[in-house]
Amino acid sequence: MGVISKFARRKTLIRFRKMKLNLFGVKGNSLFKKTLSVFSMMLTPLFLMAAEGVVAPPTEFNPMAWDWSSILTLVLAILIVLVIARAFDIGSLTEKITGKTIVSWNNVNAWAAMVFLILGLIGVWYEMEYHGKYLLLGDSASEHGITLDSMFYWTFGFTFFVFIVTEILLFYFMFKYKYDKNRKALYYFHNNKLEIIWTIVPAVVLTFLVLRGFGTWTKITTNIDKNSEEIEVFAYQFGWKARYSGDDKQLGASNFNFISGSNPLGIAEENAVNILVDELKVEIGKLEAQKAAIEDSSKIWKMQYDRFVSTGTDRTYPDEFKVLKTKYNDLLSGSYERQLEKDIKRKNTAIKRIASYKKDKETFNGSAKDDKVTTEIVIIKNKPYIFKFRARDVIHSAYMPDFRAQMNCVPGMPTSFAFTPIKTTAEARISKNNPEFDYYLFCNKICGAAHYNMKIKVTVVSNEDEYKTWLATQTPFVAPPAAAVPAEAPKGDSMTAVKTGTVVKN
Ligand SMILES: [Cu+2]
Repeated sequence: MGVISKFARRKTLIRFRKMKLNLFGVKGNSLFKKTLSVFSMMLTPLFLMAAEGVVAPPTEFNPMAWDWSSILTLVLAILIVLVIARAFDIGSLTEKITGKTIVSWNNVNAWAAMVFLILGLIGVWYEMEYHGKYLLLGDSASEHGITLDSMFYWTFGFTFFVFIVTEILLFYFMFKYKYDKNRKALYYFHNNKLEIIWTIVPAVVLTFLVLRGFGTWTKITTNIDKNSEEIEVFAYQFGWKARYSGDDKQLGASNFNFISGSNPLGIAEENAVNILVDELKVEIGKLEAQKAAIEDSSKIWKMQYDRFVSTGTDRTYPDEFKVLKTKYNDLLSGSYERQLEKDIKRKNTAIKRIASYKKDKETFNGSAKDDKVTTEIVIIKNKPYIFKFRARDVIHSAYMPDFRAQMNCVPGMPTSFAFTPIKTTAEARISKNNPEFDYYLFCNKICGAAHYNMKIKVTVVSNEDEYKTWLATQTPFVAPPAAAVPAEAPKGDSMTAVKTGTVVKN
């Protein structure tokens, strides 16, 4: 007996000695390496940011300029974490050796669960109290939106209730049924009643939610008032245009082949289409002149090329020289001429295609003449509308949060959304206590660089007169003369940047 206890004490001593030597779990050099690797891991995001130009890269090695207080705080924090980890290790080793319990982890975990539950519930209350208003969109400005909102609240109410109850049970049970060596766990294999309850209850709730959603969606998409006024909403990179039908209450036909600088929506209006054809002819004329002058161009470019080389300007202006060289080489290889021919052919095809469309009396029935293309949307309260969406280039999505409406706008696939506004802009300004407030239609599909700025104002007026006053200020769609086509587009609006005729594709 005495020999064994002596042996055990010896073993204990050796263990403690080992531990002392190995206080940080790493020895000498490797401690340094570990600290360094932790550091470099923490600094990686900084380096990445520096690489992307978010943070200016350090210009020179200057430790004096470093934020030493932050660095030291960081080092201290790492050391404290290491020391705490080692302290726990020592504690558990001591427990193993002495057989005495120093820390009752079961109790710690049980109380930690309660603390977590209480802090979590306080957090939920805090979020609802202070950020809850951002969760909601405010009063709906459309008729169907009221039903949608009620659906949202029902779903939110159910899930919120279930969330709170399950969280409380989860953490409270962790606390209540913590390990107790005097208590044996109950072996509970199966209970039909429980199974039935937790299957039926969610099934009933989900059926209620889904059926209501299905019914509401059907009502929104099929119950469309026959007297609804149609407004075309046209999406392009990066903006929106609206089209009103004018006195004939009929939107004219449109076709992407008719799109030009002066007719961005490609409306089938004879005047505009004739202008496009004229513009195409002028362009063809220019291209043909270029083709005829190939021999002269060749001489001129050769002369310029030689002058560059002889005066040494090719080295002082390498970029300009490169452009000239490419141009000249293209001319020599014949690809310059082939490109001209291709462009001429494409434009001729466009003219032919337009001519064949022009024969269609259905398309050119004159209803486009009084159409008005506008840069904002004005609608009347309590009047049913159908927004007809078209897209020119890529998929966009018309999103009107205040009206609880969203619809994809797909090139070549017209879509629509019917709704009735029930709150004027003026009323919304009062209820939101914000005199600057306006409704907007946003793009909700990431469609390119200026997507974030793609929106159009929607104004809801209270009566027909206000609407008519506004509409009277909008000019009817009559294509302006070709000279009025802007050569350079304003930034962020590529619609007007399209050179006449170039959009017409084969
Ligand atoms: Cu878009």
